[in-house]
Formats: sequence, C-alpha cells, structure tokens
Amino acid sequence: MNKKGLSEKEVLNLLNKAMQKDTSYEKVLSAMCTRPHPIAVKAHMQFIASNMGDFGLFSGTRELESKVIKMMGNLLGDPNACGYITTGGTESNIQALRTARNQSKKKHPNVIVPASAHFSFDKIADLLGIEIRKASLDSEFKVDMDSVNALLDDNTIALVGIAGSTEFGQVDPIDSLAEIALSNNLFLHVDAAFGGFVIPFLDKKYDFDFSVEGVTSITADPHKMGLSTIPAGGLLFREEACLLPLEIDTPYLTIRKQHSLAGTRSGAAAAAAYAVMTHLGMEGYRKLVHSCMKMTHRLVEGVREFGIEPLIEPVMNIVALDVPDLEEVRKELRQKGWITSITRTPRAMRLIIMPHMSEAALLMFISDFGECLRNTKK
Ligand code: 0PR
Repeated sequence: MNKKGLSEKEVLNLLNKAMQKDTSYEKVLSAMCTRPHPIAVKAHMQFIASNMGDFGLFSGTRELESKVIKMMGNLLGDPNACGYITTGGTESNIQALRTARNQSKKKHPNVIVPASAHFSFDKIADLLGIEIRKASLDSEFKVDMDSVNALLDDNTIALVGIAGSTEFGQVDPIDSLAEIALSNNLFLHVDAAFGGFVIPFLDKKYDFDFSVEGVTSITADPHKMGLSTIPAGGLLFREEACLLPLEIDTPYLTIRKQHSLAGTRSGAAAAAAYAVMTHLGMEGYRKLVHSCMKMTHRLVEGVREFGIEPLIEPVMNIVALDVPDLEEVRKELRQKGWITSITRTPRAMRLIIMPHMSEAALLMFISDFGECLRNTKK
C-alpha cells in the first residue's frame, strides 16, 4: 500500500486504466454472465453496505430477499419454496448437497450427477467428502437413465439433474430422475443455474422444476440470465426443513441462526435481483429470452450456409458447433476480437448468445466465422 493516499482523481485514473484491460461484453460468446440491467445496478449501489450475514440489522433488505425467493418460487413451480440468495451456482449446489448429506445417515455417501454437470460438483466431492458418480449422456447430451440406474446403490443419497447444461444447454429428463428419487427415497437436486431464468420463458414447455413431484431443491441464478448483478445466485428448497441441516448457532449476531455458506454476504445482490425482477416482470424476461433465441436460431441458420452443424438443435441460447480445425478457427476468431469457448466431449465450439449480443454484432460474427473457416481450409 502506498504510504500517503492518492487523490480521488488519481485513483479513478488507475481504475480506468485497469478497466481498459478488461474485455467488454460486445464480442464475448463464452460467458453466462452479462451486463446487469441498469435498475439492478442502481439497486446494488443503493444497498451497497447491506449485509445479509447479520440480517437483523437490515430487515428492509431481508424483506427484499424474501420477496425474490417468493418470485423465484412462483417462477419455478412452488410459491411456497424457501431458500436464500447465494453467491452463485457453486454455493447453491454445495449447499443443496450439504443438506442431502447431513440429512442422510450414510458413512460413504455418493451422488449421481450427469457427465455434463458443472465443475462445481467436483469441488463438492472434495469439500463434502461425497463420492460424485458421473452418469453417461445419451446421443442428445441428456443424462442416460440406464447409466443412472446402473450407478445407483445403497449409499446413493441424491440425484442431480441439469436444466440448462453449461456446455450444451440441454435439459435432463427431470421427471424420470424424480421417479427414481421417489421410489428410492432420494434427494433430487436440479441445477438450473443458467436455465432457471430461461426455460420458463421458452415456447416449448419442460417439466424441470418443483411442478415435478420429487424435486427437492433447485439452483437458479439471477446473476446469469436474470440480468442481476454479481454475486446473486439462488437456492430454493421445496421444504423449510431442508434449511435446518445447514443451520449453525450465531449467538452474538442480531440473528440466532445462519444457514448461508458465506458469513458476511451481499444485501446489494438481493436488492438488485428484486429490482430487476420487479421491473422486467414475466413479460420482460419472456421478451429477453425470445430475443436471445431468435439470435440463436439466426446463428445456426447462418453457419449452416457454411456447412457447419450444431451437435443438437439448440434448446436454449447455447450452441455447440461441430467445427473442423476447431482451435485454428477459434484462434482466427480471437484475432478478430471474438471470444468463443469449447465443450469437453465431444470437442465443439460453444457459443452462448447472451442479452449483450445484438443482431448487428451477430451478423458480423457469422460473416467473420465464414471467413475464418475459409482461411483455415486454405
Ligand atoms: N451450474 C451450472 C449449470 C453452470 O453453468 C454454472 C456456471 C454453475 C453451476 C456455477 O455457477 P457460478 O459460476 O455462479 O458459481 N456456468 C458458467 C461456467 O462456469 C459460469 C460462467 C460465467 C463462466 C461467466 C464464464 C463466464 O464468463 O462456465
């Protein structure tokens, strides 16, 4: 630290310099986050000092958090769901499986997740001492139910289904997983970190949430397609009793118990999520998702003209393209400023069409993509 403080102007200059090195979102096709809605930013700033880790001090923010959970419960099939605003999908997944582990009496618990599960489940294996078993995927990258059944044994405590997989944007057969969960008395967690704010607004209907009997908990993140500020994840449980195994005593706070993983935790995130959800409403999110889906279909149409096919017809605004000379093409695109990503198995080009994408930028991407393909073929 410098001995003497710098002036505000000098500090702001330093900040601006640092910010210039950050990538602005215009040409980012690899991110599940986006620019937050301006009203979320306003709310975030207004509640910047609020701490949900000691919410007895911040009962107004606490009310906003409860309202966000209520709105999310309504969105995800159970108006009576309970939960809290986490730091993101990772914390939500950890906490859901921590509940499952603490509720079970197994000494060597295992959880079955699809091979497409986000890497947060590998962190969970390490943190919670749970064996994570990966079930294979079918030809459409949904979890294969035969594989799930084959992995199931007496030490299985939970199943996980993904609604909006990180790489393919696919939705697992949650109803089939729920049947197994119900008949074996297992916890069923749905990771809809990305899909939670997309699937309810698609034209096609999917049974993926609490409307499916047997679903115990859901991860759905306002800081992804919810257009809220980071860090705003959501964790919902069907039953209040699921929060109990997470509780620890906090005798010297204004609250007696805490169930979050983080201690001090952003109230700004809860206020931001409340603001943007209340402002956009169901109609606003539907428009947003429709616009992303329209661009996604336009993208697929465009690349098909170059003979490139997606691995599956896009379910949501995530596309995996089967591209020859993948790394070469990605490198060329990078030189034109485009940031793309990949899927693990099989290797494909992964593109996420977030709300920061515009139709004009997308058309430019399609044209640049065609040029890069031709260049690498030479
Ligand atoms: N579950 C699913 C299905 C996810 O896709 C993700 C993150 C998580 C859980 C974990 O969420 P948090 O990162 O909020 O803890 N998916 C993206 C990923 O890891 C997140 C991301 C966002 C990556 C922006 C890059 C980026 O620029 O790929």
